[in-house]
Amino acid sequence: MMKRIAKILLALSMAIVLSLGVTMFSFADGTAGDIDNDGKINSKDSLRLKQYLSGMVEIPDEAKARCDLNGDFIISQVDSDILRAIIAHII
Ligand SMILES: [Ca+2]
Ligand SMILES: [Ca+2]
Repeated sequence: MMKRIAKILLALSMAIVLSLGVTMFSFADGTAGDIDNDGKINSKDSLRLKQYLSGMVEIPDEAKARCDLNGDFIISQVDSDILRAIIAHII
């Protein structure tokens, strides 16, 4: 059951990512999804976001805008799923 929900979520995330297109929106202070702002969107960013969501690490305020991938002004599991989908798509 959980697996099915995860699959649906991932499919939804992929749909969102595809609708955003390859030209990811970027901000003056970096690219959405590039949470550590090293110029690359990869598993390090995904891990950082996951750790933030589980309360293990803090993310600086300037980096928080880059975490909100679906633009709802909330950093949530949905953003983490989208980031994972983006990374899977790029690789
Ligand atoms: Ca990065
Ligand atoms: Ca969000």
